[in-house]
Amino acid sequence: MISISATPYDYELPEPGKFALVIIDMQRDFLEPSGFGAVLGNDVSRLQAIVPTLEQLLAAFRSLKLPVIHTLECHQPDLSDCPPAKIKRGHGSLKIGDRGPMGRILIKGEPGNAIIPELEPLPDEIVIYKPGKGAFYSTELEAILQEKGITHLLITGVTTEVCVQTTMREANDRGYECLMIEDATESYFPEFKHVALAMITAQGGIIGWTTTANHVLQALAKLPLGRAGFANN
Ligand code: C5J
Repeated sequence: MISISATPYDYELPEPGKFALVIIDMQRDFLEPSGFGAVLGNDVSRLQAIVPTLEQLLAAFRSLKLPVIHTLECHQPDLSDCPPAKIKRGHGSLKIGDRGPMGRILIKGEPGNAIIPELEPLPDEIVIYKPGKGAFYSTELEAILQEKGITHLLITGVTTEVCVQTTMREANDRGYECLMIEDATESYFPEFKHVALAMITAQGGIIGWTTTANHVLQALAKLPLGRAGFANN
């Protein structure tokens, strides 16, 4: 068993094939200067700053043929999977389903809803289209993890205190051992990220662990190459 130096204590990595890299909602509308996030007044450069770290992690997982799971927050074009309360929320000038700078906001298949080109999923990687903040709500994620025997999730993406933390909490309640990679997740609000990480690791790791991408990459480098080689599908 390989240990990753983590907070509040070392995280034990199981054998290859039993852990996956989860990349939450790295979609153009949240990250690009002309996207929905920017229209709402958020500083998207904060989120863009984690892209090189995510590229490194993704490259490492791909080179070892380890499972990678991407998620996208999105809804059907007729909004049948979007609760009216979610559409109404915020009193913003743009609502879910409205036409934004890169197509209809949070609608599956629209240009702004795509994952940024730097992290574009490969055909054999798992992509979860999620209508909620958490990746387990109303998706096939749990069935996929069970079918593949994945028990440990290394969680990244945006935004830390919303979709990333919600997913980690959902996973924790279902018995998955979760490690959040702190420099591969980001929020528009630095103080929210800071507190979200503290909440996860409080009380002896009540939701799970946190670590850095370097610690993960160092651990992956120790994997015997012959033991890796688990495809996503
Ligand atoms: C939000 C997300 N913040 N991916 N989505 O609405 O965190």
